[in-house]
Amino acid sequence: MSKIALITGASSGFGEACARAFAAAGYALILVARSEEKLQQLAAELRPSTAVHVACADMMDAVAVKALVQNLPEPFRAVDVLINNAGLALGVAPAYDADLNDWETMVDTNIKGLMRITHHLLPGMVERNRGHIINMGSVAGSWPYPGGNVYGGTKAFVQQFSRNLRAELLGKQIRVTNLEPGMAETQFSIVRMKGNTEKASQVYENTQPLTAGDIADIALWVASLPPHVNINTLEVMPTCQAWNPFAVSRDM
Ligand code: 8X3
Repeated sequence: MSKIALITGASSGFGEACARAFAAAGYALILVARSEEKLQQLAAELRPSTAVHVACADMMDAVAVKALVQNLPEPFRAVDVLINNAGLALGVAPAYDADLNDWETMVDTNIKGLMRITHHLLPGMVERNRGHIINMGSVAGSWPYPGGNVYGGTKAFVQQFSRNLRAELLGKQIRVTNLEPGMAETQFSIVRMKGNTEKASQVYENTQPLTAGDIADIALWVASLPPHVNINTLEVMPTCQAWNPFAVSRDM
């Protein structure tokens, strides 16, 4: 019997790459995203080698998220690995110039969507005493930067939520990992820059960013470790990225 992985945000980027990597490793998949067309295309591509269930839902929609879990077909109900990947950044404006709707969308997706699907799936994992939750955090959850305001705040939630889950699941055979990528080239910056591809591509100019495949390989590695090994937090940056010194204003 194949293990089952449920991947949110599975239609592109890290999610799509995780779908390919976990399918190649023999997992049956539940693919979750808004776009039915993209999910069906990906499912058709992966189905010859593994079982795939497609579940369309907007992670901001509490009713849809609950329904997708309740309506999982019997062979897909016992989820082994939950990859909480759906999330986004919107805008790089400082807090005093930012669009409040962008903040709401990030909170509703990155925090509430992740929180809700975890809430719906966790009792089953506890009952089976088996499971692994891999949360897609970010370096922005640990390290502040201008323009990071609410995006970084949502990822700090994901980091601490992951740790608290670990604390509460102690004694159960359920693992929790917060995977924290740095600069990675996916649709991430195009979404963040609201479709401005020129601004988005400037983010990666003259760099070698992480790829979605890099992150998927790491997620699969984390999940493939022996059951007694839990990676709590894994921060990963491309080699061309690091931290800055503290910023100091000299003209106040
Ligand atoms: C994405 C990484 O550095 O753009 O979460 O915040 S960063």
